Amino acid sequence: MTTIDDKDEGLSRRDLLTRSAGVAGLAGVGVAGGLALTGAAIPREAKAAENNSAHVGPGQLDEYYGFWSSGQAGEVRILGIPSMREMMRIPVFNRCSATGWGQTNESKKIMTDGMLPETKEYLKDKGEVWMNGDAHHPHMSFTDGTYDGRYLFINDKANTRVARIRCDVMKCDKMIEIPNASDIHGLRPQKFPRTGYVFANGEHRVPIPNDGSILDEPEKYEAIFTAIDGDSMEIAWQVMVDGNLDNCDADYQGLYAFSTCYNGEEGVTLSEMTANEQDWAIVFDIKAIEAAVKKGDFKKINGVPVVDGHKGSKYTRYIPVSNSPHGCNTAPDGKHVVINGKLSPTVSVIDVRKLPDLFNDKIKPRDAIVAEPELGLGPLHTAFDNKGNCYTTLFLDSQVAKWNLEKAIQAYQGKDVNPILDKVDVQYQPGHNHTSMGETKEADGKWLVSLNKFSKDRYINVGPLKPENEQLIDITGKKMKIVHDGPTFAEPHDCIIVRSDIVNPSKTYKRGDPLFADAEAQAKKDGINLMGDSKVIRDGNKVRVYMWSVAPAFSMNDFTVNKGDEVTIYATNMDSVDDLTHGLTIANYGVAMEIGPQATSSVTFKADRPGVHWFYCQWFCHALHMEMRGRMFVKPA
Ligand code: RUQ
Ligand code: CUA
Repeated sequence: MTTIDDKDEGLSRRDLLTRSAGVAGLAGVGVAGGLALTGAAIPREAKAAENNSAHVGPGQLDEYYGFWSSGQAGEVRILGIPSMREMMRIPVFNRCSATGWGQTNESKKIMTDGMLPETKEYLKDKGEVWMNGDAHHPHMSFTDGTYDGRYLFINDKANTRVARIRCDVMKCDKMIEIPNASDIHGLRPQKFPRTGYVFANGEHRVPIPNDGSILDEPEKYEAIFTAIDGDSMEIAWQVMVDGNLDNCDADYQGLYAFSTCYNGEEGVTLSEMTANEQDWAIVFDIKAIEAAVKKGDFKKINGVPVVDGHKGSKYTRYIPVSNSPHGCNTAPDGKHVVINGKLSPTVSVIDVRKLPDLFNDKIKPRDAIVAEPELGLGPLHTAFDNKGNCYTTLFLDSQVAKWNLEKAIQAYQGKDVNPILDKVDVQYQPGHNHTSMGETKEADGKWLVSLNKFSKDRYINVGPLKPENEQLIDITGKKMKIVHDGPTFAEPHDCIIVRSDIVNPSKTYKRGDPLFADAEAQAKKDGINLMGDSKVIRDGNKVRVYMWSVAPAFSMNDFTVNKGDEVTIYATNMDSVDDLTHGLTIANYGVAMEIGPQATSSVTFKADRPGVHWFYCQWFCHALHMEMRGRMFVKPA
């Protein structure tokens, strides 16, 4: 059994706070005086799985990490499963008051480096980087069909971006805007041999280039499928397709990717978009597309090779399914892909082993379908266990249907079997659902989370804006059993559930981390050692303030600048025990940032308010945290 402290290489904050003076004696007070943040050591054993109880007692650790998107809130959240305790929020497409994300130089660089030139131009005079996002689909990088703990990827539907989170520090380190496409929706990493590509669907059809030369001529709009290189976060290639792309997934062989595709009508109003009885699942032949890029069978648009994948192209196949399909989920058996009907009560199952014949035109597109069970109203997304069973959310019925894949195949062949094994009511209107390790070959069939768009009467009334509701379901038995309800703020859009041994975040930053490489480079130019030098450097009306902190003090009691100076503060947290984060807030200047242990953070602002402005640490770090402060003097002109 591992305990959390076993994994630690050095001194933990628990050790520090439960030890007498000695090491902790920077101020020599407080810790013994009832101000310690943790008490005596409590057993921290990972919860044994002897029964599938959702109860995780005080001091016990969860078995799984849950990585949650937050829809229109724009961030990623980390939950523990099965406790469903929310443990962390990772700001991505939003502005965060606590960490300074969107304000620090480090975060602004990440947000702007991958921005398209026309967006930079549009934002130029606004003094801002994009601060809203619509984060839908968080997915981890894969190696050999299962999660590898390197990265999380997430899409922003609102501003056509894809971001990456480094799982060693759980911070966003790359954010790119996707050219040619509009509104990235479906996102999945390649599962095999590794990620590799991250596939991203441009949902809405727009003219290319979208510069105003084409407006109300929808027949000239395009939808774009994008393959991003997950290591470099650069666009590898794109494919132009018919219809609107919705969700996507990859196979377990590294050969194909799949997208649901609605609005085959290519309409622009609701009635136009739903006029036909049929839409498609599009299959992308990855090897053929790579070969096309190699031999030059593409158009270069905005610096990206764009391959023609419209109907009739040799790089894609369009499999007819009923109107407006939504979810797209590859089963852990590596052989089947479930296309969820949404407007149709059915899901359509593609057998990936039939795809070579489909691309060789030996079979018709519909022949790749091997099952099409009718499950109930509004099937949106499907999750899987390790016993060949599938769990599909039924949005309109407010249910999850459990069904057996093999039985569904037999029923499609005309045998008299009912593939539906169980249904459970959920509260209410589920969108995504996810099983533990369910999108990997290591699906374990223990837990299912249902992410419900409405909570209605489940909680005491908090006003007209209600939380949504996420529910934990035990799927180890024949019958599904709801074991936990949890309210959640906008929006529990999608999640993944990852075994905790796969994810091994660091406890502190490491010096030299690329996240603060720019600060280190500037310090070097200024002849400053960030770990120990404390200095104000004036460079015309640019002022660089270098300070460090060790709980409970900053290295500077005060510094002076002139009104109108452009001030950059570089603050380095020299504390090296885990959980010892400091912050820097400047009163009445709208400046605040997190400084993690062993990290450097920096922020630039104009000193346009004269007077005495206290800067203080806003991250509770010590018994003398309140005293951790200093003054910025701003001299009037
Ligand atoms: S889609 S509720 Cu944005 Cu994930 Cu299906
Ligand atoms: Cu440092 Cu509070």
